[in-house]
Amino acid sequence: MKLFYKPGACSMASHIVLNELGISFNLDKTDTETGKTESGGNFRKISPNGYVPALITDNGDIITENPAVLQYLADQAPDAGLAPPNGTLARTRLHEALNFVSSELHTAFGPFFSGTELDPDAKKKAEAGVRRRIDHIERYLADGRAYLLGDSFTVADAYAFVVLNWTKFVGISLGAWPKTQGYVARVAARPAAVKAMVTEGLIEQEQVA
Ligand SMILES: N[C@@H](CCC(=O)N[C@@H](CS)C(=O)NCC(=O)O)C(=O)O
Repeated sequence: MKLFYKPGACSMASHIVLNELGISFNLDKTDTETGKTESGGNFRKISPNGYVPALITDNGDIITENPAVLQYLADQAPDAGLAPPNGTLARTRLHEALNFVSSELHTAFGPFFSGTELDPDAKKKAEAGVRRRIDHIERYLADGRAYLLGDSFTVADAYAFVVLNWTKFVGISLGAWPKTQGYVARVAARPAAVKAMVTEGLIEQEQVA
């Protein structure tokens, strides 16, 4: 399998999941602006929308869109438990969480990464949008559960973690959401997340305690 990624972007969720599963994969760093990949490929031929993640499976199929890529990966090793079995209410809860992260939390960060400097009003509005979605993550965790769906880590946690980690880059402190802050630290400490962050250059190996 090959994952097309951009350091620290949402594609890091799939990178974390590949590490969690311990299956063999290659990475191809992608410049979404030029459409070139590190290995010299034309990314727009692989994924005409031009954004990461994109996954080429061992059969040569191309999968895009975070919720689809993440669930495809989880389903390659069902015993790892990164997605509940299809047809169960628990799987519907996973869809619910993945769709929330994708269409609400992730999308709320869009204005910060639009490439245009936000004026104070636009920044305030964008921050309020992010804060409202983090409130919902805090509600998920209100009963003391370790992860979004309960006490087991799932692909939704990989995705939520990557997106919540962007608060650092946009100047929003997670201090106002203690459960979310603890959750982000918990996922960040997982060896699979540490390995992905080191590989993508987000943290130095020496920073790993
Ligand atoms: N709907 C897409 C969104 C993916 C997305 O927003 N990717 C960003 C990185 S987090 C990207 O590649 N942006 C560059 C671009 O849009 O050109 C998905 O869920 O996979």
